[in-house]
Amino acid sequence: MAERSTETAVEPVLRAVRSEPRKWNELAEVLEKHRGQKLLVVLVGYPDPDNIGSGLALQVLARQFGIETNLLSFHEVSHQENRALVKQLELDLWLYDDRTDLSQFDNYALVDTQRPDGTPIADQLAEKTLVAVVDHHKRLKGLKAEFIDVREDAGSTCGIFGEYLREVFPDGLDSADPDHEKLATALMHGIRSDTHQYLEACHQDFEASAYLVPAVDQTLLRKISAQSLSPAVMDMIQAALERRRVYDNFLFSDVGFVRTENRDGIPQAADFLLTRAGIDTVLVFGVVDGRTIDGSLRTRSDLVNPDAFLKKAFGIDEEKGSHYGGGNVRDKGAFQIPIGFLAQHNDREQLYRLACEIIHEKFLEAIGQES
Ligand SMILES: [Mn+2]
Repeated sequence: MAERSTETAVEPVLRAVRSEPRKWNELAEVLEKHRGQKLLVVLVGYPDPDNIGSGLALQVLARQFGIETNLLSFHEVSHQENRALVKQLELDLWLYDDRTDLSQFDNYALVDTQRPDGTPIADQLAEKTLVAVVDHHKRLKGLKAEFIDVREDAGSTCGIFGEYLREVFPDGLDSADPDHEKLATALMHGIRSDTHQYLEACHQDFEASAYLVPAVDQTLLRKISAQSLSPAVMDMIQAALERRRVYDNFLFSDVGFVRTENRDGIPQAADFLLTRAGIDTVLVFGVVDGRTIDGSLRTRSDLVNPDAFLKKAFGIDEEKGSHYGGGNVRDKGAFQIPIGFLAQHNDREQLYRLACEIIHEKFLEAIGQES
């Protein structure tokens, strides 16, 4: 009789856990190659705790190699919690405008995303070296960078950075060093926020948290995560509640016209509606600054893959050659559709109704219902 393997089911998992720190060595080699150069860290989309924390971590890690970094964002920080994060930690986010000169950078990196799509600097970046991509969304085909670490099963990108930091500072971050304390607090907030307070966390999120916790400013963390809702966001949630339409366990709603600074009320409204019993998938959208239709999908269904759902529902933006929407495979996704030429229309209400009808129709198609 052939000898039976004594390997238990958990051993391959443990092996995987143990081998992952090698990724840091790979990143360190790449950073070493760029020693003394400048690096642009591009925060695509709206700044959120996971991309801000990750950018900050990359900044600290790059500094070990004499690499100076700038964190570039394209939107004013919108969500009240994120505003508190930036303000309380005195974070230095560089906000893009037409005069932003990027010629001093030969290199750039992406965190919590894999492509600079939709940013006004996509053309300029094409001439620069993509040094690193660290992300936990679905891995894009044809992704090319000097260093790539995309873990689709990770709950947060901050958790992945926690793992790198553990390699660089094996004795822990130094709570007496204000930069370390800032970083630990930002990463902890990023992990908590991207994993629904650990409900969706995986081993590296927990391991990173355990590693970070001694250096976290708990009072500050509590302050950052306990920001009250702004009146505008509360109104958006109310609008979403009033306009909701329920199809079996799907809920569809919209929040009307929204100003850019309140845009983060859209995912917050979706999060709130998902708490309704009997619902497992929610889609909420609004028209932001009269220029784009922005929406958020939230799900706890085992059957809905947000990334596939949004790509199928809204298809491809021919101009940019990428999908209008996307997300992770588990619980969330987002889309943005430019209104373009139609935005010049004088009758805002009519324009809104039109947008609403189109999104509604696409949604019904995607869930297999006829309008
Ligand atoms: Mn994330």
